[in-house]
Amino acid sequence: MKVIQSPLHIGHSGGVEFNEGQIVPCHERPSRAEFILKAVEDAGLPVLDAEPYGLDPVLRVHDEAFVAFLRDAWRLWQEAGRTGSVLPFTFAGRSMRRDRPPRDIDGLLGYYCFAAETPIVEGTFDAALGAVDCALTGAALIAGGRERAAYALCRPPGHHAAHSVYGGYCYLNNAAVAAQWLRDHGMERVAVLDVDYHHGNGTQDIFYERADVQFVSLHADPLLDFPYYLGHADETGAGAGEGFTVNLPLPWGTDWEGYAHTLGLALDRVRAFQPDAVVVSLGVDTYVGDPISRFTLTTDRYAEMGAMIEGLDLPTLFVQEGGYAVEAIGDNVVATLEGFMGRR
Ligand code: SP5
Ligand code: ZN
Repeated sequence: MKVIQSPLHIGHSGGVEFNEGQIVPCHERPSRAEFILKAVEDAGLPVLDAEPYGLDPVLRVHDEAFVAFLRDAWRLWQEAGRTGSVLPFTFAGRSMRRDRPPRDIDGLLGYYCFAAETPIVEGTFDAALGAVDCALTGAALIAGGRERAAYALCRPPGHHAAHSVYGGYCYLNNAAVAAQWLRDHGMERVAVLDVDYHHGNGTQDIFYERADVQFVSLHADPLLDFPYYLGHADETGAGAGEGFTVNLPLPWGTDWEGYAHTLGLALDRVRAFQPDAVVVSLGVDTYVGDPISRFTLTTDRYAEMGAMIEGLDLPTLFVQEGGYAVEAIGDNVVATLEGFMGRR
């Protein structure tokens, strides 16, 4: 299986996040990608650089003014005389208007951002575009039928980024851009299977009213964990998309037994949809040692997960999402891919 990476990720570094009342270095840090790269190389998987696709595929799923804001935010911050990471201090609360983006940088940040653990630094936008390029380069490999599967080493991750909102360490939704690109390049139905610990609120938002892209997610119950305000079982899609969103929330402490049972249900739903391809939002923050999560999967279980996903017998694009136990992240990703390839 080919691995696609982008050197641009490194520019998204040095940021701080607001966590438990403190400003701390980001959990989502460059060493994540470096550990993954080392592990896939040690496993003998071929690594290629992403091809540049430009903004057009991004604008198929994201709002143009939102993308322009992400592009300009660092410059606007500099022009306001600020240093350090670009972070919002205020948010557009539910009693306030959502139809009038302010002009001031602080107002814009609160308008487009939903979580204060997602800083923008000088290289963030280019890194986010590089991550999209990884996903698209992988999508092109499976769309052409040249490869059964590919792994996009996306950093920053993407599944919390919605049509016009960023947060959750995500800016542009790599998996959603790739799924839409597959739709635009000959695939009639595409499933997104999201196995990150957190609900993929951005991906759900983007495809909520669509019958051609199914979204199936296993995640920590939003009553207990981030992103808190989306991901309940009763969210099943709307309009033409009714029935094409599937949410399977799980309790804190979920172990492999409980996880595997629910993953089986998720895979049944994907099979019933009869997609032409599946995009897997692969977060390995379900790992027992993850510093911000509360499931208990061990490295060997990721191989079983990979084998179960292989059982779909579909063209498969793995897109990297979360995973913050940095020293274990490479092993957990490689275990998943090797399980898929039947090497474990
Ligand atoms: C892509 C991805 O995995 N994004 C995750 C974003 C999670 N951000 C919130 C982190 C909160 C960490 N604080 C832990 C407190 C537990 N109650
Ligand atoms: Zn996550």
